[in-house]
Amino acid sequence: MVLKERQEGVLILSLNRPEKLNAITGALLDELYQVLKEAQEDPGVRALLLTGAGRAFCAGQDLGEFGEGKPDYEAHLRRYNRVVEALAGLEKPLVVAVNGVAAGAGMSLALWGDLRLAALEASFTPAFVRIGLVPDSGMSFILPRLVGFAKAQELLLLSPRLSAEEAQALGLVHRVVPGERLLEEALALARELAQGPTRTYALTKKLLLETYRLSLTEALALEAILQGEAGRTQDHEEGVRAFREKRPPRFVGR
Ligand code: LHQ
Repeated sequence: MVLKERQEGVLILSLNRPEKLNAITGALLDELYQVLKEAQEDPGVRALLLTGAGRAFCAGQDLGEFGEGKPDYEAHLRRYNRVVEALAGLEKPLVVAVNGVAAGAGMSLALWGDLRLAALEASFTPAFVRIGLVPDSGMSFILPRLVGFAKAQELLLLSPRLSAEEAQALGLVHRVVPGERLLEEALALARELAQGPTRTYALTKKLLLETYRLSLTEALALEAILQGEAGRTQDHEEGVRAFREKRPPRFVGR
């Protein structure tokens, strides 16, 4: 259900239930969680790329999974939440290549990417409210941070289907490229990141994630702590040395 391919320091993950628009099941979530955990622990993986197989990125929760009756979504969401925590806490850059529609929790997965590319034919829809559900998989947290509170209100209450270009105008995606070039561009970006100071990226991600929770004084203190850590990396030393020697740096991710 999750295809894995390694290209140098980049781990490419493809959600792979194309006949169901890569809709998410509990089994897919558990597999994704394991893969993310392994990637986190593998020093050879310096960047990740997440995309979808077939014409969709991900249609969100598989609406066929629970059948009739009243499902226990609270319990099911625990399986989602550990995946979201793994994505948000991933100490490596995550490039997301949105190849087609991203709906509901599928849109949430896309938004957890650090750099988000979309094919021209991709689209985004929160979808939750259309089936009488509240936003989940971290959507209520990440969406207002990306687009602002007012736009998040509109998107979550009305659930329009946004084109890739509309999503880019809102800041949901960083770049829009023709579909046939999407993977190539996303991979080039992931490769570039994989050769960067990946420990520093992890610390930068942590600072950004913490920022809305902290007072200015606390944010400054955290910056100082993490700068202390970054300052002790081999990559910082190499970066400064390369600058002085007027040559490109060779970063190793520690
Ligand atoms: C699907 C799905 C799908 C199954 C299309 N499931 N089959 C978390 C935890 C707990 C509870 C529940 O929720 C959550 C989080 C969530 O993600 S809630 C939101 C769940 N997702 C949706 O509500 C999206 C439903 N799908 C759609 O709105 C459309 O299908 C989208 C906008 C994704 C794509 O539209 P189209 O490109 O026009 O394709 P389509 O609608 O024709 O779909 C193609 C096929 O895929 C179709 O099956 P069929 O047998 O008729 O060809 C759909 O039924 C199936 N499919 N989404 N989530």
